[in-house]
Amino acid sequence: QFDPQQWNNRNTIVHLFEWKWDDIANECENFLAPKGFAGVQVSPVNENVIVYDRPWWERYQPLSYKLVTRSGNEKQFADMVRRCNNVGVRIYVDVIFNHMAADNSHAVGTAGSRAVPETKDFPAVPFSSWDFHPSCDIYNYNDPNQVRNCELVGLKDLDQGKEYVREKIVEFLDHLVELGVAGFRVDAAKHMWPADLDVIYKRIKNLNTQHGFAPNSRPFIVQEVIDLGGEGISKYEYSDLGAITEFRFSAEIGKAFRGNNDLKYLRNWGEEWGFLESHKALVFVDNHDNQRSHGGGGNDILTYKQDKNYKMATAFTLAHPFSITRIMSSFAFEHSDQGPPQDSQGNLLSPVIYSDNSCGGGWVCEHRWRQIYNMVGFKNQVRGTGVNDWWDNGKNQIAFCRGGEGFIAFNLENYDLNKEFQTCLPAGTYCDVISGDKNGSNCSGKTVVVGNGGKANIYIGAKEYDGVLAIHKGSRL
Ligand code: LM2
Ligand code: CA
Repeated sequence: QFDPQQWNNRNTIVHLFEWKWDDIANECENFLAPKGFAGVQVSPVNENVIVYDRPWWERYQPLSYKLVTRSGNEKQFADMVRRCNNVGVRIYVDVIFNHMAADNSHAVGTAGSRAVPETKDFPAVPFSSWDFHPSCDIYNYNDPNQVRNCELVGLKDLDQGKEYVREKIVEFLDHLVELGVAGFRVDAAKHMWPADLDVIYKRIKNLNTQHGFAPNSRPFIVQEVIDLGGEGISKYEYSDLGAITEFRFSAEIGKAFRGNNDLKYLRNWGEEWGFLESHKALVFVDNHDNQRSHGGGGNDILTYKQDKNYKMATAFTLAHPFSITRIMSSFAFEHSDQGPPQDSQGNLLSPVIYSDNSCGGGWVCEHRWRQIYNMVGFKNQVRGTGVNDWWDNGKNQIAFCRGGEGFIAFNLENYDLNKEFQTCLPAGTYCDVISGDKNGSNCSGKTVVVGNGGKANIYIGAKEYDGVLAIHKGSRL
């Protein structure tokens, strides 16, 4: 359950947070497949409670396993999965089965179901109080029993030790597998017992061969376990069951590219930093929680709001061979509870897509920023190679090669980088994919001339719009 089941020349997952299914289907065909994205993490697909003012987080309060949300209904979801798989883009679903909705005496859901969370009555599943742990609060994260058996912010806590509860969860996951998904992001995994998760994961069906998966393929599982150290529960309790969201990566990359830890230290980036092994870690610069100060990482986290530093951190993440990578694609927000772009009826709005690839209508679409999608292409190009010819200036300028396939340099100093480098590339003229796009034999950005022996002069001004330069075999003019 560690294999993300991606097409073998593709690598990166994008989280299209709060997007509608129809829009994701179009995005797979029009943008993600052509740019070489490997998959999409989608927002929760099952029915959630409708919360007044429609914050984004209502989707983390399930009312049933009916596939109807503001993103669309089951038919739209199934159509999206089919269309995305057809063009080689996998779908990973954010699944919530630690809990149901929180206290409320007359909850109404996005599929029209009714429930009384107060008395733990969810007739649309159905679940009743018998299926839940007794109510108690989580206040001591050093007490594993409390973290797993009490209620996370008051959300009614399912008992995954019960056979009936396991059956309902597996039924839900199997349904998604039948529809062609490639795997799951398991919400709040830390709040469930590893032994229960083990049983549940093993029972899930093999992936659907009619969607292009090889016979006997297992669903990819990435478990949301926030472990920045110093708590009673460790990520290592879960890392034999499936991949883990490596929050430490998010915190450390943010610290480095905010200028709070010299870039030269990134030389041994990877497990030596306390991260999980490469194939067990899913990494990201920010996620939907920590970009708005929910979840782990605090002030170290970089988001689209610090755009220059954010693009540099993302470029490093995608240039480095470590781990399974995920890009965040956000909607713009001022307040941490603010919901996605929606009309006065609460219907989600589609992103507006401009001819320069960028988005509007309240959507940020980091994945459509040239500096980011071109690095997805870079990562695909250099797959299978390691890091070599590392260089740093002893502080905040670094550069390295990826075998003979790609070269990248970063300048986070307040003075220019201007130096001859070994790029490890064959002689020729290359398009810098950060400052421009390659179009046939034209480059809309900087060009780099690599001489015999791989040497080239690289210039990144301190005041330039971006602090990175990247060239690879596929960007040769
Ligand atoms: C997660 N990972 O373990 C999600 O990534 C995270 O986004 C979810 O919290 C959380 N677990 C539960 O699935 C979000 C949000 C919370 C929000 C919950 C439930 O970060 O703020 O809590 O979803 O919607 C909200 C209120 C909170 C209230 C609670 C229950 O913010 O104040 O607590 O609802 O009514 C009384
Ligand atoms: Ca629990």
